[in-house]
Amino acid sequence: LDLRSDLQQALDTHRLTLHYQPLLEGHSGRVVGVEALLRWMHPVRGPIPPAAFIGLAEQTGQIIPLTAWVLDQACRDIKLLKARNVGRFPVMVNISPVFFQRKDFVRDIKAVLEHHELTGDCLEVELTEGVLLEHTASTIKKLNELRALGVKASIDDFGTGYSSLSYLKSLPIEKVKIDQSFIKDVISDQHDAAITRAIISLAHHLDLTVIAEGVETEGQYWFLKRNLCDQFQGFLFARPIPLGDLLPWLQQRE
Ligand code: G
Ligand code: G
Ligand code: MN
Ligand code: NA
Repeated sequence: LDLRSDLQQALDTHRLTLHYQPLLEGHSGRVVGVEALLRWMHPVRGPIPPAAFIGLAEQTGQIIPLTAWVLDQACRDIKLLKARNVGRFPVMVNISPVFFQRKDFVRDIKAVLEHHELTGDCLEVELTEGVLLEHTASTIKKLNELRALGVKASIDDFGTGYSSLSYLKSLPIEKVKIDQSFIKDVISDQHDAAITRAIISLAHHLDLTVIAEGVETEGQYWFLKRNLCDQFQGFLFARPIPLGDLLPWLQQRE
């Protein structure tokens, strides 16, 4: 099976779609963003999860047109939500280190926003710790340029990378997303609870917004709320859903 040529075909023939998972603010229950998540429906193999093809796409370079497609589709979709008057939040796109490290990264972001006549606050980028550990002048420059465009950056899967935290204070980022693996047993595991509290506290001392991912139960939610986590994402509130389902979901909450 040649996943590489299948992926190319999927890109060419629109077999890729985006699902969206809402993020909610603690106290108000207000929707503060939606994360765009890639879905690939293979004609023979059925749905293929991103974890099974992102790595390959990074190796083959297909991650470049793939991410360009995601950014373009995300902008189209947020524009549609705005037109229906339910899009008062940004769409958050996962950005592979391979895409981020190109010199044209900021230019691409700027171009897609301009193409869709959107302002920078309509889009946010999720980066992994790996990107930020490349603590180079060019990383800082790109993040500053993004910020100048109004595009916020978050660190995804926070806590799973290296333990060096110094980059948190020196890089222009606005949010951290606590990795799901800490939330899973946060009620029953003393260590996960301690790590989660520590991340929230650290982030707040650095004026960063903290998001918990993978919130599945009321118990997890109340633990996080009690410990002053700012925003929540997980099956308890909403699964990743196609735009066609997101629209009525949002309208129902108005
Ligand atoms: O949606 P799901 O839980 O299957 O996602 C699994 C992983 O794939 C997550 O780590 C997520 O960040 C990643 N992923 C989903 N969509 C995209 C995308 O558009 N670009 C990149 N680079 N990663 C994505
Ligand atoms: O690495 P990243 O944070 O981008 O991955 C997001 C992935 O997490 C998505 O694929 C999404 O389907 C998954 N996800 C979102 N909410 C939950 C949840 O509450 N429980 C579990 N198990 N997975 C979730
Ligand atoms: Mn993510
Ligand atoms: Na994550």
